[in-house]
Amino acid sequence: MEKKWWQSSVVYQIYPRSFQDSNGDGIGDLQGIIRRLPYIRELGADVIWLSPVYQSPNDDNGYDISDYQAIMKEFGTMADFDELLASAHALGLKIVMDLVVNHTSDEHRWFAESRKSKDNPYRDYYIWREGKDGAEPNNWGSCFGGSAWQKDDATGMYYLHLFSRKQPDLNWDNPAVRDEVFGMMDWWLRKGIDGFRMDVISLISKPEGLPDGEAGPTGYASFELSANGPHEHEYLREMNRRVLSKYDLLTVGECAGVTLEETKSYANLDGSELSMVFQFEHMGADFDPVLGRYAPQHKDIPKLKEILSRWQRELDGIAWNSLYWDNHDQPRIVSRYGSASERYRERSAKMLATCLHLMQGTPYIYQGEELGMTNYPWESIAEMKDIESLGNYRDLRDRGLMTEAEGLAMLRERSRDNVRTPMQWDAGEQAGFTTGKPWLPVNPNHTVINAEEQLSRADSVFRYYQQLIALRKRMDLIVYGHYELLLPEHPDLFVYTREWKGERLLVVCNFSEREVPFEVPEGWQDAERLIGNCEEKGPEGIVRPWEAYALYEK
Ligand code: TEU
Ligand code: CA
Repeated sequence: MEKKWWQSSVVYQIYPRSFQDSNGDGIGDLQGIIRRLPYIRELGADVIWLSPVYQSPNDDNGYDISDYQAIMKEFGTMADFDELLASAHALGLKIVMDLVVNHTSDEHRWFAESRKSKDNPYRDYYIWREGKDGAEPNNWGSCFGGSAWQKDDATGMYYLHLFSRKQPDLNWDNPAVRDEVFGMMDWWLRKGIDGFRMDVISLISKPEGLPDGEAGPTGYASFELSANGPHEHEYLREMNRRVLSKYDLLTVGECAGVTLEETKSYANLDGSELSMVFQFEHMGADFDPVLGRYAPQHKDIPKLKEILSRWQRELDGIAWNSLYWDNHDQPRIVSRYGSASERYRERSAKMLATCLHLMQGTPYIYQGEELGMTNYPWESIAEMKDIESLGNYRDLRDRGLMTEAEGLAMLRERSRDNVRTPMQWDAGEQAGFTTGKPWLPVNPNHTVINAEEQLSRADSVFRYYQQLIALRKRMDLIVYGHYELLLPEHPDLFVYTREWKGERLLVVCNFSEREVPFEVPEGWQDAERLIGNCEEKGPEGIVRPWEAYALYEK
């Protein structure tokens, strides 16, 4: 297999709004990021994925773009961006931008034109349909709750929005749209960026005829009906041929609804489409069977192991995995699959990192994950801001499927706000994030969980992530080794091996607060301990609560 630079990379995701404010307005910005680049270099990541920084009215915090070739005024100027890119490259850090082209903002000039009249030249840049029997054209629901259709007064027709009504879907079947998008991508690539994370790129080719789907508990069909549509791979191969193939890029498709089979096309090692995808199957391992994500967690470790192991095994040698627990859409992994308690928070954070970072694929670290940051202790729904979480809660409440008290309990676990509270730099005022009033409150536990304190301690979560990254950088066994799951039925232990050219690894992770009986398998007794999250070797025959370690043998 021909090696690619991004296969041994580690990516650090920055959500600019919450990373570092430099001008006291309580909103993170580009100059703030420039100031923190040495911190990312120290961690050992070599790529930064920047969530959107383009001009936007911020209905969905930048995922609603009104000008792809201008910088959001809250974040700074194009000169600030050019300085960020140059500063990152000077430190050996690559920059991957967030490409949001399934939809634009309704304030984009294309949509302002498109909605003017049925014969406007931009009309078919978007997806317009007449209503049916006085209602929406079909029963599709928005990812953010409610219908995926919005009636527009000027022409009395409906436009499609799989996300907010201020995020109209682009019509990718229109060659003019593809020309516009590919031209804009090339403009950014000629500035020297190093790749793209492609927002909901699996949704760009809608099913022929936009048929009704199976209605879910709130009466709408899922937005994921559009995933892997009839022209999906045709459009991605065109994008690859006309743009991506001219550069040496990391491209990762965020693919809601993608299957393992489809991923063999999206992320094929032959380079015909993208480098890799974000799949969501493992993120759904703790969903409610009926209500899905926006319901109390159904933790099932054997199910999580089966999913991750199947992706490891079936893509090996064919396509490339991304590896993630957290991003700006998922609650903090320590609160979800670890322990947020004082006693075990750090150990469980290191266990989760060990489990993920010793697998095959490119690991992604979301800002604050390297510190073991946790969900926020929300006291009321009124404190929350996330358009997706609140929209889904309202749908459930209005249909009598959830009381307000149940809603608060659920949102405390599941809301995307949990992972968007400001980065915790130090124990001081507003955690060193801003000198003003932060747009979202700083977690009070920043006095205990913060970067400054962890940089000063050798056994911190930060230093553990640093060790894992350094191991990946020096061991082909970790990057390319073949994966095999052991003890598939064990309810608490996640145990797997990696093997590559005569070297092998045994990874043991306890996903529980219990002491678990476990004998190191035959043949591993003389292996050396490569890394572990407990200071000293434990008693024979058991794995301690939240313990993780890896044994290595040549
Ligand atoms: O996310 C798309 C998406 O499907 C997510 O909303 C995710 O599936 C969901 O949060 C899980 O419940 C992308 C961006 O990452 C997200 O921030 C945007 O809100 C969304 O697209 C629209 O651009
Ligand atoms: Ca600012």
